[in-house]
Amino acid sequence: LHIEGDLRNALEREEFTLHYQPQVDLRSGQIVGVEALIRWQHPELGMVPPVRFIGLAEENGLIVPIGAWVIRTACLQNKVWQESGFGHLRMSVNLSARQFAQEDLVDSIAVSLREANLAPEYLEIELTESLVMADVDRAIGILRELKALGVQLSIDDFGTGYSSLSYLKRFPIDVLKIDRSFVNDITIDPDDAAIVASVISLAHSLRLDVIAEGVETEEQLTYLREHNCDQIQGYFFSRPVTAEAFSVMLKDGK
Ligand code: G
Ligand code: G
Ligand code: MN
Ligand code: NA
Repeated sequence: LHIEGDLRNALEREEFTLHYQPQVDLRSGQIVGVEALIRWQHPELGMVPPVRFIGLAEENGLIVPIGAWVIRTACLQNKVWQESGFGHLRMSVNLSARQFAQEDLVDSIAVSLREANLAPEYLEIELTESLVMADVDRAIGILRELKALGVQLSIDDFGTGYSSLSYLKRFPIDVLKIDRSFVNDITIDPDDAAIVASVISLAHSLRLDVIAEGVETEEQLTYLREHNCDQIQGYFFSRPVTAEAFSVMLKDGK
């Protein structure tokens, strides 16, 4: 198998697709956001999950054009949903370190927004702690440029990386996403329950919204609601699904 060679041709062969996972507001019960997650439909291997190619694409730099395709496609899709009258969702995309290092990142995002005619507030960029902590001063500069553009910023997988609270305060972010490894055991492990409750109040003290990831059960949802978590994302509500299936969810007002 020549995964790497195939990966080089996958973009022009249009083998990538995005799946979409809803983010649900715990007060209204409405879908208010959506995370775009890439999938690779390989001609022989079938659906290749991102864990099998994102790391490789980061190493060989292909993540830069692939990531640009993700942002462009996600913006266009979000505009389609807005024009279909399905409401105004915040569309999140994952950014890799390699993309963050590109000189033209902000410009390229601006171009995608303009081409889709999408208002910037409906695009959210997900960054990990390690990505922003690698070079804090540079990161703050870029985050400020992105905020000036008008997009939303979130910290993904929060709690799994290393970031000090003083830096968290300096980053102009809007949303914290609590990593699913903490959410997983909140109903059985008192330590995880305490961590999640603390992160929620920490985030609120810093005027950030909080999304709990990987919510799979009603019990987890109940705990999160009782602790004032803002939004949830996870299999309990829906797996990541195709654009068509997501449209049906929106149409049914699920
Ligand atoms: O969709 P899920 O199955 O399996 O994603 C696995 C991992 O791949 C997650 O860490 C997710 O953030 C990452 N991932 C999914 N889509 C993208 C993408 O478009 N860009 C980047 N950089 N990572 C992605
Ligand atoms: O790293 P990031 O948070 O971007 O990755 C999101 C990943 O989490 C994707 O692989 C997505 O498929 C997965 N995911 C989303 N909801 C759940 C869930 O409820 N349980 C589990 N185990 N994985 C989930
Ligand atoms: Mn993510
Ligand atoms: Na995550």
